Amino acid sequence: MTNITLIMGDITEQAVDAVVNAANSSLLGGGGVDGAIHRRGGPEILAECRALRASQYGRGLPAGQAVATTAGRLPARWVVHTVGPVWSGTEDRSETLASCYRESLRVADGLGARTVAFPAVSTGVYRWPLADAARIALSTVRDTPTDSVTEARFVLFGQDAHDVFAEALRTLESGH
Ligand code: AR6
Repeated sequence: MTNITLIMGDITEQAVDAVVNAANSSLLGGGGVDGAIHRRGGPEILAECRALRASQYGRGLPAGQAVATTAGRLPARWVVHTVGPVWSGTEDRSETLASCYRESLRVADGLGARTVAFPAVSTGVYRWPLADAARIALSTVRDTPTDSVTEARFVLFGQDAHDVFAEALRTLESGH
């Protein structure tokens, strides 16, 4: 079973087995979490991403899927890249967002990771409303069985995001 923890901070500073990246389908970098991970992790991560694009992900990594690379110079062993859905007001893409968490846990489990740090996928550049994203993220992680993963640490960027996740976790745990 996975213990869910919430902290406020920078995901690139987490000493965990696996850090989840809120990537885009190109796997070749961007802003937000993705930019920070490549900046601090160094060029080894991008080199492995390029190799993935040259092999099994020639068309890029589809939204909702996950794939691992080295963590380079980050204080972690692996980066698990996942691609969140862009928020849509007309189409319900919740299942794709839930899939990001399920697939990231599956990949982390396959590596034997025990601790995994997650950002709030899709809540930045991809504009997903934070409270709804928190509900989906927390309920999906809670309901996904794992083998090796014992801690899923949500790393929230700022007090507001932390408060929203804390409230969503309370609601989830109270069963409402
Ligand atoms: N540590 C933890 N959380 C962070 C950090 C950090 N260092 N930096 C930002 N956040 P985003 P997305 C928060 O935009 O919405 C990139 O260009 C941020 O406040 O990183 O899935 C990719 O290449 C927000 O709450 O990811 C894609 O093109 C959350 O992390 C696109 O953005 C996610 O914001 C993906 O957009």
